[in-house]
Amino acid sequence: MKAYRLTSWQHDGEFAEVPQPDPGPGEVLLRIGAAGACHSDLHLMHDFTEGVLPWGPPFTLGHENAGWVEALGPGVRGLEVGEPVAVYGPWGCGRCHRCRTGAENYCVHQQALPYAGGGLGADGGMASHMLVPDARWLVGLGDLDPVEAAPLTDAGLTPYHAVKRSLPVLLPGSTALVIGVGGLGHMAVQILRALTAARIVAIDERPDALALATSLGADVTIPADEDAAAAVMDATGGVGVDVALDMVGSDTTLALAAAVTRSLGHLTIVGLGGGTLPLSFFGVAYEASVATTYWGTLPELVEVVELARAGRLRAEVHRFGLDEAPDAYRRMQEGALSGRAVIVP
Ligand code: FEH
Ligand code: ZN
Ligand code: ZN
Repeated sequence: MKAYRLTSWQHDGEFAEVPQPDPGPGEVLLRIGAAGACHSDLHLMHDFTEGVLPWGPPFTLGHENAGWVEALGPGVRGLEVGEPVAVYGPWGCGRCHRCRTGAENYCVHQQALPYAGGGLGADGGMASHMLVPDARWLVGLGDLDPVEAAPLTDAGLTPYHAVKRSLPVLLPGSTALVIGVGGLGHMAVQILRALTAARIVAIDERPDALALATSLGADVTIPADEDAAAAVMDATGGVGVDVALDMVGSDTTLALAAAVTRSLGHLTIVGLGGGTLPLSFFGVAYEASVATTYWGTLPELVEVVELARAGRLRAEVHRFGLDEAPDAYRRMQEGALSGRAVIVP
């Protein structure tokens, strides 16, 4: 089968013919409906070098996957051939206390594993078929279409986890700020609207992204320019925001988040933009918490799928054929896409 693969670090993806896998004991073969194209893939192609991560190329790209069960390996129970499923992305050891709670994104043995997941060291979904080494990583989609649902597994799950961890400060009367309304940001707005009573402020450089944020439930939209911090303070009556979700993670966006997060607030770095935030006593408001997050837990993916099935979460999907994968990444890099690009093999 034809696959879009990372063949070496600091190298664009390449097409190659690879054997269609057969599922062994405990494994499941999927027919891929769609594989989302993620900004992190651009970092895999352009920024990471040998030794930065405990795994490496060659592997098939695509870590945001959904499809239909094609074949079950010996011993697999609870799944039917033809069933639509989403693939939980961060594959942990399955045996440590964190994996046992479903938090495989924070597996204790992460550094010792030969991959972080399909499309991250193991073969991912940018091909007609994908082998999933353990059926536990598959979540039933019910009546959802895998092509539309693939972004739920990363663009949905990642902001869902980031919002959920901040629910204690997202009380009625609070304000949540989403910096960057791209693949993850447009999902963050919907998740905030679904899970909280917070006022939602969205910031982006692109008018069409701000319009999308408004249509998805943002209460205030602010252009990402030199007046953005003042506009956020103005929009919050001078007090700042309770939660700032930086979906970009650049020097500029981190500085903006630090300037507007109020005392006792949460500044959460979700984007891999490579920016840094000098942290000092007076660098952020008193007792403001700064954290990164990485993806989400397996139970949270079940919750995200239920949110989508309830019609409360839907990715703005832009479909590309497998042969168009390089175009999808190019347009994403140019910031020419609002919503999420998915590769439909
Ligand atoms: C992928 C690889 C490394 C860090 C973060 C990611 C995210 O895109 C996963 O959601
Ligand atoms: Zn990703
Ligand atoms: Zn583990």
